[in-house]
Amino acid sequence: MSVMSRTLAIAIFLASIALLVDAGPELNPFQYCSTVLKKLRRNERQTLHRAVVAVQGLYAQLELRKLDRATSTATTEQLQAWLNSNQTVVSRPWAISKLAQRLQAVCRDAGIPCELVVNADNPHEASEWTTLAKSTKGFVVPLFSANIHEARGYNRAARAAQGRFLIIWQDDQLPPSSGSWLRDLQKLFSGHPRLAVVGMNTFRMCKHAEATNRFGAVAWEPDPVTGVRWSYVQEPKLVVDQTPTQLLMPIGAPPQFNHAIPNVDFAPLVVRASAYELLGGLEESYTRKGDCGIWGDWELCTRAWVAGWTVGYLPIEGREGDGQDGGTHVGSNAEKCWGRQQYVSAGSFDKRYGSPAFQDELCGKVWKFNMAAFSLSDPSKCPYGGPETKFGNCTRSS
Ligand SMILES: *[C@@H]1O[C@H](CO)[C@@H](O)[C@H](O)[C@H]1NC(C)=O
Ligand SMILES: CC(=O)N[C@H]1CO[C@H](CO)[C@@H](O)[C@@H]1O
Repeated sequence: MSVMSRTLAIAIFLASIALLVDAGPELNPFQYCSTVLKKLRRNERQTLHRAVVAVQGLYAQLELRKLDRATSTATTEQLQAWLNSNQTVVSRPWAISKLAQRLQAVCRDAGIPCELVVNADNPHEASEWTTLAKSTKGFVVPLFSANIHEARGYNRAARAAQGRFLIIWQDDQLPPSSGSWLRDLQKLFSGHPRLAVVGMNTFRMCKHAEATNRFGAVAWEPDPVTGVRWSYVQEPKLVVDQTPTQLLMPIGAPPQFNHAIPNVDFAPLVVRASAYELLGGLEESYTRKGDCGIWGDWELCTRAWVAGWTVGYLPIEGREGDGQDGGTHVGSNAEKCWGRQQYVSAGSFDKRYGSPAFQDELCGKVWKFNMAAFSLSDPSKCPYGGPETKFGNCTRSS
């Protein structure tokens, strides 16, 4: 493995979650989120409903105020203040310094220089982050914003990060203590120069031929080029959209990428900085400021394949949660992200990439890469042509 000079920049991405739903008073805000709703208890559903209606009402009054037709006697300032007080900012200050320590330790174990770039999206936490920047002697690099959330937050953190690779990490997950996964990543990226994105959470071999996201060990034998067990996939899925804070960790900065821009979404999702820059980063037009970045990972990966890059999946073992619920799972945030925002992003994605002919072609391309790169020791483990992926086979054409 070639050891390059590296500045491993970790950009932590902190996105605070606001409790807002903009479905509009006349629409049923719960139309698209039956799965989420089924998991809520009756009293939680009522609380959620009240919160959504309260926020919608405030928005409506603010809009009517612009037309001079508000029915509320409250002033605009009062309405705005109420709205702000209804924005539940979920943060995890308890986790911040533990997380920074663990990430610093894992980089040390891997022998790779890192920085942790944090888009601190919650103004209330600013002083904690500055304290941490000081106590970690610059390992933590905070950027300050106010609820711009995922797509813009990642892009922003990436522009500030130095490094050849960026890793988006979640603020509620602690890395395994061994740095071997970082070294594996480094081998993959140096052994496969067209590899742009590596997901480490879940994945799809062929999106439209799969009922759900896959995860777990890869069936292929280790890749002969790097000795690492991984796979080409159509799209890895980050769980970026589930927690308020995301980390972005770029690995290795040669001088030409002094302001590495890369990152990808969802955690952990690793992106080659140069590819991120060439691709233009995450799509910001699917979401407004403050909305989660759901589907942004798939969109970026599709764009990467179309532009001639490749996308892979490398399982990571030994991640731990911090034992706290993520912000996006809480109350209205769940509906806001998985309901409204997912509806908008999935629809936009479909318009751009949804044609079955295009999807088939892309699946075939990913399949060809896998056939050319990997072999199976146990043919019964073929990840293609089964109930999980109803596409392809493991037959190499001779
Ligand atoms: C295997 O799958 C590929 C990709 O779908 C297809 O082109 C090929 O015809 C299949 N081969 C066999 C023997 O079914
Ligand atoms: C659901 C919720 O938190 N509603 C609150 C929104 O803000 C107003 C004004 O502060 C409160 O009265 C509501 O309880």
